[in-house]
Amino acid sequence: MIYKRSSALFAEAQKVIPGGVNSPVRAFKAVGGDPIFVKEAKGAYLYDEDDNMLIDYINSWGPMILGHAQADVVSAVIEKAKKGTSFGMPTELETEIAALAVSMVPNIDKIRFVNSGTEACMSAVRLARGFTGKDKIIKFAGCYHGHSDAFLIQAGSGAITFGTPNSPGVTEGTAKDTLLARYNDLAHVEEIITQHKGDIACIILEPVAGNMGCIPPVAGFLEGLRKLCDAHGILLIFDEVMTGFRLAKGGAQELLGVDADIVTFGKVIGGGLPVGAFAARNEIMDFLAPQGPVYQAGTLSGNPLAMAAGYAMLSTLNDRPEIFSSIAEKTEYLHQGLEQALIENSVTHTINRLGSMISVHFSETPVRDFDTATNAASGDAFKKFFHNMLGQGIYIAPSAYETWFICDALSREDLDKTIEACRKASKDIA
Ligand code: KE4
Repeated sequence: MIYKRSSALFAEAQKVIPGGVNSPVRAFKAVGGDPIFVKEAKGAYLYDEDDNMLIDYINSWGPMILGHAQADVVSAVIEKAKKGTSFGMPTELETEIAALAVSMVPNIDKIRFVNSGTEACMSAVRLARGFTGKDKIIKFAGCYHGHSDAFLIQAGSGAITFGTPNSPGVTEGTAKDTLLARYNDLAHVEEIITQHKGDIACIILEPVAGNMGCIPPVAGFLEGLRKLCDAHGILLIFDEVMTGFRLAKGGAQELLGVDADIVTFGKVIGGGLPVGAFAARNEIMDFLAPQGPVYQAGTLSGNPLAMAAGYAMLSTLNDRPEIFSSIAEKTEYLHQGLEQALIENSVTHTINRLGSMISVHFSETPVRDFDTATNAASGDAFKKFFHNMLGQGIYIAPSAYETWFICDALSREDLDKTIEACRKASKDIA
């Protein structure tokens, strides 16, 4: 495949945008080469600036669960735009999408909309600190909750990719209040709680990690966190920016049967427009301004176009819950095919999967936390795999620290083409 125009556009972009991109992981730094510039997308397919058609397994990093340019979402945004694009005043649609989200997700009475997953997680932690009166938080190495200072302490996603787990610009003062635990290691969490007894406001985690590749929780991990939080007066925050409205109507809480105290959302909830949200039971959410003392605000929060896209997306998922099992089945089919192709070519690998989240790791040991994910990502195998798949028209995340996202627009033929491409790519790695 030829990427001449993308490369030319990238050269231009780098003159006026830092690194030529508006989010680092798009820059292909982890895999080398120039990023692909997309012109348009429809269903499961991307059409790039060199007129290549690519099967998309990134789906805008999760939002495009129904596929790109889904008719209901597009028409909702077009119709809404004709009536104005932003008011900075309450609108009925915000109440409608809030009520719909509350009806779909267990354990929440109220939800506050913001403009990104970062804002949602940042606000959720501030709310937890305000509600409990405590300062410290526990996060997990390799989990990514957006780029606010408190989280850039061995974050996942792009932060890991660049090997800068503690970003410059994050002060010692901030870092001291973020305690780092190993994912899937309950004993380590208990040890940290004992060391900081009475000082911890919340534990925040991705209930299914998607920023170290896909890493499901081991049996008992989430349940154990729930028990520790109950025993020590700590709030449990599920960062469901990826898993929310993807793993099930009620996200990971529903699928895995563990209750969080605060849940954050992004990606799918906005239908591809900039939306984040955080939600909890009344006694916690009523601590938020203007009702309570914890301040949080946003000019474009609840923006009518974003709410229209999100409402169309959530309504579709609410009306057609079979979509969740459909994308999970597609992901299982893909898993089996990829596994067979890699085994046929004696490629050392492990594949992690849960629901419609899946990732391929070139590692002989199971990938269950930051360290094992990092070991698996070392070496050139992933880079070779990525570029070989791209050359065959399969667009997976340009980093070993990301999960693939399966959308409902993928056909069996698309999946078979992906499996065949993997069979060819694995010859290159073996
Ligand atoms: P945003 O601020 O990017 O909307 O959301 C931050 C965030 C929070 N929590 C989780 C679990 C997330 O995965 C994310 C963002 N995900 C990355 C992809 N791994 C976004 C891609 C990017 O940074 O460009």
